[in-house]
Amino acid sequence: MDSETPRARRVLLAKPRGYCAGVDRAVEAVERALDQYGAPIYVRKQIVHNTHVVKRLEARGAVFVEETEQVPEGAIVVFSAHGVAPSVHEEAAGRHLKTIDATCPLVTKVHNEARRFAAKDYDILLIGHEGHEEVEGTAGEAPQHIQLVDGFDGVEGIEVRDPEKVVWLSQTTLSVDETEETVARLRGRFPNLIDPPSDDICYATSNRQTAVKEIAAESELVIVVGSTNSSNSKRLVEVAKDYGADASYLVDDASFVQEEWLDGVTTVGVTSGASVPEELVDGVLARLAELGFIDVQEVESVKESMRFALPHELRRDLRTA
Ligand code: 2E7
Ligand code: F3S
Repeated sequence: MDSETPRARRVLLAKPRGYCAGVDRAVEAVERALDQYGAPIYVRKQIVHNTHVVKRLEARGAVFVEETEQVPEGAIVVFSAHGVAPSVHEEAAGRHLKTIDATCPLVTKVHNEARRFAAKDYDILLIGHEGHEEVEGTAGEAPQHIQLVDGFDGVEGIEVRDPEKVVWLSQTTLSVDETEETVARLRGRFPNLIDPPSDDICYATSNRQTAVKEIAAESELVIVVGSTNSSNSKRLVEVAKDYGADASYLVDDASFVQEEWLDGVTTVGVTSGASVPEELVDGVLARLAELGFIDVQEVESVKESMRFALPHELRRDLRTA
């Protein structure tokens, strides 16, 4: 191609993107509960952090509440994929609620690690974002033993009882690179810091970051589909910018895409967070096609095949129905 010929406009579509196994399971749990028991089905917090998923389930009869005290005595409540503290299970039992726990099994694994290290009287440094539901649930497993480390800045202020008995754990949806850096700084302060028995940042988070790195290097703009409260989606925007995109934006759906973002752009990267239905990505691709980005090339970085069984409470009731 000579230097006069304009380069064709194209879209690089990251793979994997969108729903992870934990989201698939949690959304299906609410749908199956609606089929099995009928509306209303109460859901504590957003089942996953996506406005469209929540609206769609509301239209089918799900009622989203912030706390179990808003659920009528004896009703059915689903706990969100992000997990809950043991105190929430206790409150639900106190109100005689029938609970369906849609906590992602990979979050349950972190809860189990927290309980195990707390039982051995370790100080646990939980790397995560303050106020995020997942962190609140995990910290609630052992509040006396867990301190939150929210990014690099949190490291200096940490004090532990015995520097020989310290372990770090993390939220599942963090930036892989930033977490490595936070751990390195923690280790600078506590050289005998123990690593988690297995990665707490989950396969879906790390695969989506690997995939966006690959397309960001070749894209001037990366559009990430996801809601503003979705931690893993927000991390994809940061990673895209760190790995070569001049700009990256988070959009809930196609209506948020602004034409001026595409001025002078020949390659647009597109990806989506773990809580995002594929139709929303399809909508963004249709909008980009209207703007002249017709050529879509999917770039697969990692193969995914993870599946989780439905929550056991549902499987039991579906069997006996
Ligand atoms: C549960 C967990 O719902 P999300 O957007 O949640 P984040 O944690 O990224 O805000 O994504 C799916 C999901 C991720 N992690 C659900 Cl623990
Ligand atoms: Fe679970 Fe990771 Fe998805 S923790 S809900 S598999 S983003």
